[in-house]
Amino acid sequence: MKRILSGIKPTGELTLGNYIGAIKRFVELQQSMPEDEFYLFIADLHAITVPQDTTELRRRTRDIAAMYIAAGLDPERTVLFIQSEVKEHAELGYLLQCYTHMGELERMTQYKDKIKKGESNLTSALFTYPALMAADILIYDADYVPVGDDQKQHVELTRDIATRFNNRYRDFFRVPEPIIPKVGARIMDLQDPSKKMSKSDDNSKGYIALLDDLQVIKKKIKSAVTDSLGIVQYDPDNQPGIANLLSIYSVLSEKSIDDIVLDYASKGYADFKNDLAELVAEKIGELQKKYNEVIQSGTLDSILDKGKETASRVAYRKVEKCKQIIGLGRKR
Ligand code: ATP
Ligand code: LTN
Repeated sequence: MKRILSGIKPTGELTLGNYIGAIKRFVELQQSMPEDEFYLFIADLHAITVPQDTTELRRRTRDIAAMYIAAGLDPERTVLFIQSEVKEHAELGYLLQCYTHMGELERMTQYKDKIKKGESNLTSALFTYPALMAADILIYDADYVPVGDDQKQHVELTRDIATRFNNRYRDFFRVPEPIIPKVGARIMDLQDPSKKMSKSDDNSKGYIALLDDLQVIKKKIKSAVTDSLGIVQYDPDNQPGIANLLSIYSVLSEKSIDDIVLDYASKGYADFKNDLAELVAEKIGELQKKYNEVIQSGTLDSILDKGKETASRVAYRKVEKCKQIIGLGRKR
């Protein structure tokens, strides 16, 4: 039996990028692996590496859990929990910092990008965050970690940290593998297709939030930046906007990009965008309906309580053993 684990930060409104790159993917994996175990958590400790509004943080934490269930996650087969409710994450996060090199953290793109943007008052937790992410994964002996393209580097660092620890002491941490989707691993900003669609973006036209009004969603798709070539084809270098829309179309319609390109061979961008706008609104509309049902059902808290209990049990054992191996405390 394999264990599949992923996490998502409650930092902003969930976007179509999160849905395609992470949520939908996770649900599909669960459906295609009926024998395996799934762990999913809301990474609120990661969220506070940058300032968060207290009320919003709490609301989003619940929203994300509800959205996963709305997207088809089976709560019976998932240990669904909130990261900060399982104390061992922070504990192992600290321990693993002691096996992570400064140079490794300095090479992380997410951190480098923030430095490049010249942001001031960055927190030290933002810098050490990949060690906490390694703890999130290693604490449960996860085999696979489905994530979007931007997180691949962090999973690779996790592998290095685990291997370093195992070589120093003994074979203790399972070395995980990332699972990156072939299409949709990186949905781009609708207004600037050179950067990824991000929920913490200032320009809301660039992203589609899963709880956006459906008319607003259609408008955002129709006003997505494209190019002047006028041919619907997949050429990310020269037509990044269209390539991005094709990826979205492909994932949501479950058709191949080649088939979609054929369908639009003699049509222009307007037809393509109109159809895509309808498709996105239809899919997100279904999701919103289910999301409201989950919120109204009042079952979320009991699911999260159960998740917390199971995760805590597993995590406690792993971290106690880890401390013993290192030589911390009095127990052998
Ligand atoms: P931010 O945009 O604030 O940096 P984020 O959305 O990247 O945050 P998370 O919410 O933790 O960060 O991401 C959850 C998952 O969604 C990750 O697996 C991430 O790779 C994936 N993801 C995020 N944005 C995209 C995107 N534009 N395309 C595909 N996958 C994405
Ligand atoms: N760092 C990730 C969220 C995250 C995660 C994890 C994903 C935190 N811990 C463990 C997979 C496994 C992000 O920013 N998207």
